[in-house]
Amino acid sequence: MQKHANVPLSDFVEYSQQEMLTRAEDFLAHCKRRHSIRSFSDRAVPKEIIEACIKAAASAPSGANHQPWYFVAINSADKKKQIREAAEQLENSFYEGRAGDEWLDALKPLGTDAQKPYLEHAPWLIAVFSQKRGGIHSEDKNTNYYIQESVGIATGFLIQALHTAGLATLTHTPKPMSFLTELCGRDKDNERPFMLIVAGYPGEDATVPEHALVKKPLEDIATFI
Ligand code: IYR
Repeated sequence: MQKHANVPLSDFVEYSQQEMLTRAEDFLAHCKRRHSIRSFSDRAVPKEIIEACIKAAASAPSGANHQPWYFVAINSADKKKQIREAAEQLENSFYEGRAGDEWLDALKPLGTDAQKPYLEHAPWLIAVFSQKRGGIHSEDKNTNYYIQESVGIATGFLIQALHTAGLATLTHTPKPMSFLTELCGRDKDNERPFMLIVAGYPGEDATVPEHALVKKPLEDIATFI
């Protein structure tokens, strides 16, 4: 069997256990300051910041390191308008009944509705796509593995990168999201829209629903055995 090359792990940083705990707790406090918001300012955010955040997202682990993701960062006022119009049209039918009563009841505490002005106000919308086929080289057309898991992790990294950079975000999933494929000019046979991330400065009137602040206690979400 062919032996594949390895390089020494050279960038692992070891901290004292006290320092590790402090770092973990600091990170927890940082995570707790991330809130999904639905009112964005139209203040501009430089493209370089978004580029660095996408690079951070793309450092995520993925099945066979195939990196089965593609990011379309949308800043064009015209594109954002088209996305808002398409999303609102879908959301109208969603809120008018397509969602079903149980789903609509679950959303009530968030106070969401079919109006999505932030899709135009926010400086950046980042459409995340997953790829069925690919490989470690962009031109590869091999089978991808653990696609949802990989793109989910990368999207988590993206949200955290944006938050760490100092931007507010919203994870938005208009249903169905297929309109994004065409509006973003992506290949419908190989790619599926995974999520739309809204990023920018919060609007002056941005709020956080109390419902979103309720987090399960550790004893309800983890056991140590
Ligand atoms: N996509 C809709 C509905 C929605 C669904 C879930 I699940 C949420 O957590 C929030 C909203 C909307 O954006 O309004």
